[in-house]
Amino acid sequence: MSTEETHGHGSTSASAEVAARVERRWATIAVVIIVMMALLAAFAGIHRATMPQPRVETTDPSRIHLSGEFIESNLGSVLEANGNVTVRAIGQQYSFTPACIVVPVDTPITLRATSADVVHGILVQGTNINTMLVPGYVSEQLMRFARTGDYLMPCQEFCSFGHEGMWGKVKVIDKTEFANRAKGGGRLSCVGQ
Ligand SMILES: [Cu+2]
Repeated sequence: MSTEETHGHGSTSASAEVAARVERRWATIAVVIIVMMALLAAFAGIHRATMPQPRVETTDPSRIHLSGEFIESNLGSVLEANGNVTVRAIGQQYSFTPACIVVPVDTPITLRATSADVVHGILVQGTNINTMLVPGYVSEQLMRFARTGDYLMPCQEFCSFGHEGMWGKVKVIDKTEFANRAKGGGRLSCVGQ
């Protein structure tokens, strides 16, 4: 009887030891994961300059085509008085307007975009430009291209059955060429070029 008790007691403490060891191991793994996530966030924020939106701007998705900043005639690229460029675009099932965004090389560019229906995303291939387009909100992103050329711009948020066909393009052109095209005023795009 007494030996059985001792035996039972001994096995309980042995399994408690195993449990404690396993728990310590998983606690260590959890801490390592948390530290890695903090380091990744620091890397993205400092090295890749990925920042959260500094402020929230709202729109009414049911009225963006009727008035305000995102009416069709105001979409596209515009050369500002200070030499910077502002690009306004919208995403809707299943295209971007404009479908081809033209910008000058080596120039500070502000992209302002929103969605007319569901959540879409803008991602510019080979850059850290990546933002969600949420209906009701304006997404603003600063960008600057070091090289001319064509960059693919797929929708990066699944937005229903036509999602895989939702592609746009960013065409980065020479500064003088852009300035010449901007002389006439209005909004520039490279749709159909
Ligand atoms: Cu989409």
